[in-house]
Amino acid sequence: MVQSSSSSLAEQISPLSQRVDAALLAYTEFDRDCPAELREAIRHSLLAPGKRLRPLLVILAAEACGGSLEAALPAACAVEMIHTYSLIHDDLPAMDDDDLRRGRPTCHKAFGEANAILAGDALLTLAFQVLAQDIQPALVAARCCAELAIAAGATGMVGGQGDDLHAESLPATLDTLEAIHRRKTGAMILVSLRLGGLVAGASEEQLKALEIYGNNLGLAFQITDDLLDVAGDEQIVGKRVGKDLERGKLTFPGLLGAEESRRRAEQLIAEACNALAGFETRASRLEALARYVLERNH
Ligand code: GRG
Repeated sequence: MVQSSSSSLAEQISPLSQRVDAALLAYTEFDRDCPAELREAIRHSLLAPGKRLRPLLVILAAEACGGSLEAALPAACAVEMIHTYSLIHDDLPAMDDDDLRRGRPTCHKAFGEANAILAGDALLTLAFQVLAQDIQPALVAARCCAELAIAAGATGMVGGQGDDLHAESLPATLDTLEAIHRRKTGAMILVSLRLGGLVAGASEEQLKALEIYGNNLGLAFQITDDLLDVAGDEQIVGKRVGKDLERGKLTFPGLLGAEESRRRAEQLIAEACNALAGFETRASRLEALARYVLERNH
């Protein structure tokens, strides 16, 4: 759940996060054909205390476009399922090899590598089942499936992860870094907003405004993630910090310095908020969420 120095945002957001958590729990009831250990591995990671940023973006984008929470919930759950699968696989020994995630042992540490791989696989497929079954009308469901598949796939999140794993063979420039994160982190943030707009019947103009907001927010989110890896508190962040420097990774503070990175993140958030002007007060929680991304400590 999002926590913020602005308690009013936390108070406004907390009921939404709780609705998402309840829906995620319901979606992972499964019948007896799902092995008990697999179900526990899925729930261990999915129901762990993440910030639920992507589901909140779905819900608040729908709100900005005049849509309801109920209509947005399936898409909110689907993006969280894809995000959680990516975290489980990212933590595996073959990738980042991490022990701690969301303040808990990583999935493979708690359930073994094979179960962690399967838990990720199951979440990836469940996301599309949820969209196909629970979004109405079917045409919107199909569009959501296609957009989420593109954002999460080989030219989106998976592609960005692939380049990030081999970044040492790419030029160490800001363009390289932004291109990696536009796909690895940004694509899922952007599609969360688009799905929220689509389920609310947004106009092309509204989708364009959400896209500008999302592109700026996505990059700012990655910069703050890099800054937390440099200066965050492991207990609060809920994962190991200092990894990027240790592994010689290409990062924003590494290329620009911490102060310039922070300045850039502030500028991006200001641009994100400017893009919301046409929504007037219906986007006020979306605006507050952008400011939270700048202030976050985990
Ligand atoms: C393995 C296919 C595959 C992709 C992995 C998301 C990702 C791609 C890797 C995670 C590693 C990482 C630190 C990425 C940078 C930013 C990021 C996505 C952080 C995690 O997201 P948060 O902070 O996490 O929203 P919570 O736990 O709050 O949901």
